[in-house]
Amino acid sequence: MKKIVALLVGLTMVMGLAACGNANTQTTAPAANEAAEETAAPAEESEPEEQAEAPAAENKGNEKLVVGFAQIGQESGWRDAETNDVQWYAARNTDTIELAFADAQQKQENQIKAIRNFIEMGVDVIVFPPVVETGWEAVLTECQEAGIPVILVDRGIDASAGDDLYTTMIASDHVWAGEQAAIVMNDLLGGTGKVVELEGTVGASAAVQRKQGFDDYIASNCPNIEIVDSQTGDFTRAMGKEVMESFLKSYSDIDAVFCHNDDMALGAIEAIKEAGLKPGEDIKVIGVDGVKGAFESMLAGEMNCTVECTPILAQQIFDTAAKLKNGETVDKWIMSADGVYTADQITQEVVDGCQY
Ligand code: GYE
Repeated sequence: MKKIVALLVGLTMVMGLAACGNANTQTTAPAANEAAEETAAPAEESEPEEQAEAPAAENKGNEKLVVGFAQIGQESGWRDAETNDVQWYAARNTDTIELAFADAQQKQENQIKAIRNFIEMGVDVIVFPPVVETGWEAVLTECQEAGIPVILVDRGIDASAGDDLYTTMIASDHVWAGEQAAIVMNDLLGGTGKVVELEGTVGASAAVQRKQGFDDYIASNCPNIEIVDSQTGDFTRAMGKEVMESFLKSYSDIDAVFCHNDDMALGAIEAIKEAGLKPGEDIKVIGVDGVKGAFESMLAGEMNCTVECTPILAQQIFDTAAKLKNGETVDKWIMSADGVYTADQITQEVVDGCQY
């Protein structure tokens, strides 16, 4: 099981370089965050797939920065962009970095197995996006006991577990994203309408917090907007489509859909079209992430808005990991600066500038 295989990456990883938003300076992001799927079916009961540049079981005396990354899987275009960026960066810095990469195929137990392997290998730093918020106490305690710092990326863990269980988190502010989506929703609907919500993976911080930001804003500020239903679409395009189909069967008067990621929004758009309605007009569509497919869809007038959540985190991840290896302290939350993009801002040039 402990396959430590050759280094992974190909030149195709260049794709993951620049955020759509970041690449387009002419796009005025109305609200920059101050502080700053194609579904690949996961295999059943599978072991995490591991790839690494062969760090020895004992990493003592290795001058390179050895990082173990336990990726969630391949549920969305966003996830692929993050993976590509991390692998691309490591491949270009092989003189200083060794990356051990595992794909947990959407399963928490696989992420935990991969983390335990990294502990056994004696990596310098462990990095992972927790697929769900809860259930990490045991393995994070093992990391602590082994003296290995942990960087959470793009999702967090349940605060009640105590934030001393990890060293730092590099991630967007998902509550903020939900609020931004609600602000745009209110504008699009002129303050009145019926909304359905497609949630991300049950128990994932990115889903829990986007929902919290969106629902709380609507409840406090939009008395005539009703969220008539809210179901998980597991962050995948296929489930986004399926759940939207069932919403369309249950409710004849949906004015808008808020999707916790763009992949689900693209699936919902397919369902809306198949129901003979016009996405972007008859039913407004808002997503989160800022993947190229969302920008194309906005240009085609089928999607109204995406709230950016950058997956381009590799440089921050490896810089932070290097600091931790040197014993430096870093902020507890290294927050990404994201923007909000509405359809009226999108031109062909903007779409062409998207790299993921
Ligand atoms: O929005 C979604 C992905 O955790 C921020 O996970 C990430 C989310 C992202 O599958 O598309």
